[in-house]
This record gives sequence, C-alpha cells and structure tokens, in this order.
Amino acid sequence: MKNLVSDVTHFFRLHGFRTIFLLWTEAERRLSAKLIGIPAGFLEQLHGNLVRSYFAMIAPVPKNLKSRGREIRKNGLEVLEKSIDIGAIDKIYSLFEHRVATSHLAINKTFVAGNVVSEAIEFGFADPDLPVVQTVMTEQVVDALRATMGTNFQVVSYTVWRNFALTDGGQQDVYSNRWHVDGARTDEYKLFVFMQDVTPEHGGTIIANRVDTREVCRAGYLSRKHYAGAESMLKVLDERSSIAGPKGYAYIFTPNLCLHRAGVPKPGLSRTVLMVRVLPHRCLDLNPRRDEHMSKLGRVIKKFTSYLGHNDP
Ligand SMILES: O=C(O)CCC(=O)C(=O)O
Repeated sequence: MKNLVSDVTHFFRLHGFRTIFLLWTEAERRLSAKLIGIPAGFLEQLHGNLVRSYFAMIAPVPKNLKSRGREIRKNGLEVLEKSIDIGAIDKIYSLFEHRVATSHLAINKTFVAGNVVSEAIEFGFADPDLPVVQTVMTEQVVDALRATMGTNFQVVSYTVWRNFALTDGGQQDVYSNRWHVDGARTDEYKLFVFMQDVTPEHGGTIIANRVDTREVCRAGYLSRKHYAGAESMLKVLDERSSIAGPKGYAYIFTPNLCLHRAGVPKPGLSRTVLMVRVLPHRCLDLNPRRDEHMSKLGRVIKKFTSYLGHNDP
C-alpha cells in the first residue's frame, strides 16, 4: 500500500496534475464523441448547459424568443437573411480594405510558401472604428442571438477576415479549412456575416448541423487531422453544407457542438466575412468595457437593450 501511494505520488510529480487532467478530459471527449456524438465532450456540454440555463433563469427572454431559441439550439445553426443593411456592410468592408491597404498594425496575416492566404483584423474594444463594425448588431440580429441564448449575451470579439485560395487545394489545415470543433465553451455561439456575395466557389463556411455532427462523430471522427471512419461522410457534407448567400447574409452556429470548416476559395477568388463571438450574460452587452469607455453608439445600443430587458416577462 505504501508503495502504491508513493508510486502514484511519483507519477503525479513527474507528469503534473495539468497533464493528467488534460489526458483525462481528452479521453472523456473522445468517448463522448464516439458514444453519444458530442464532439466537445459530455462534461463540457453539461457545463455549457448549466451556465446558459443559469443566465436564462436570472435574465429570461420573452416567450416568442424562447421557443425560437429551442429550435435553433436543437439544429445548432440558424440563417438570418436580410437582417443587416447593405450600406452598413459596405462601410465595414471599406474599413477593412483601407486597413489592409495601409498595412494597419492590427492585421494578422497567414502565409503559405511566401503568399498571403488569409488576412484578419480583430476590432478590439478600444478601437475607434468599432462602432462602424457594431452596426451589424441590428435589432433582428440581437433578437436572434438572444433567442439562441435564451438570455442576454455579451460580445467576446469582432473579427473580419479574408481567405484566399490554397495551392494544395486545402489538404493541410491553414485557416480552419479542415473539419473541426473549436475547443471552446459549448455556450459560446458565433455570428458570421458575409461582407460580399458568396457562391460555393468563394468558399463559404461548411457547417454540419447537430444531427449530422452526431452521425459523423459516431462514425469515428477523431480530429481535424484524422477523419478516420468519417472520411466519406464528410466528403458528402462538403458538397451539401457549404453556405452561400448575398452580401449581408448572416448565420449563427454553435462552434463546439457542430463540426464545421472554412471552404477554400477557387483560384483567383477570395471570401471576406465578419465574425462576432458571444457568450450568455446577465445584461446585454455589445461592448464589455465600462460605460465611461463606451462609444456613443455603444451607449445608444445599451439603452436600447436595457429597454428590451424591461419588457422581459
Ligand atoms: O472561415 C470560416 O468560414 C470558418 C472559420 C472557422 O472554422 C471558425 O471560426 O472556427
């Protein structure tokens, strides 16, 4: 017994609690994926559900949003057509173009063999141009996100990026072009908005809904590197689930419960998209900074959202 205790202590000392915890969570994730088709792992989903339900209890949304949200969460994906003014999209797009053209400091570029294959800008909360980007958060978009959450939400980040064609056609994972889940919380949702007209040739996002994700996981999907037994199923989804739509077309999905990937633009084409990440929150907060740091637009939106909050049953 004494030996066993000292062996275990020695093992923990050698490998560290963190490593053991990581191994254990990875094993749990793989088992959950194989047995019940949840790629994020049962425990992560339980955690996500508990957090979301807690906020839904203390900051509930109106009944009509609640029932809409149940459907969205069941499917894992919701499309929003014509919820955003094209003029607003054009302003965001030219802001992005201007920053790329002037090599703005915030640009993050990805290179393959010396060529730029992706350029991205995260608009931080202190960014003076953030209000321009925030105009995508129209009443319809805010309502759709509140429905999805079943409660209020706070924005985690606003990012715009443009992907170009890949010379190997997308065999290597360069900009999340292999099937994956994000490895983030399951109560996190993403809103994507096309900054341009997107056809399947432009490489729209390809998203498996929750039913398809479960099937792919049960078929043996392992990771973005190893599709294992799910290879042929994912080939079918590649063709079937590519999202295309006109400028301003938007969609919400749960990046940890739905397998997804970036489509790869055909040579000579590119695709530009805005992504907004959100998490459930007590108050609706499009800009998590304190009020005194808030832009004028942020304050107006906050007033609008607290007005919405007052109307909650
Ligand atoms: O660029 C895309 O369409 C997908 C990006 C993606 O996979 C992600 O945000 O996790």
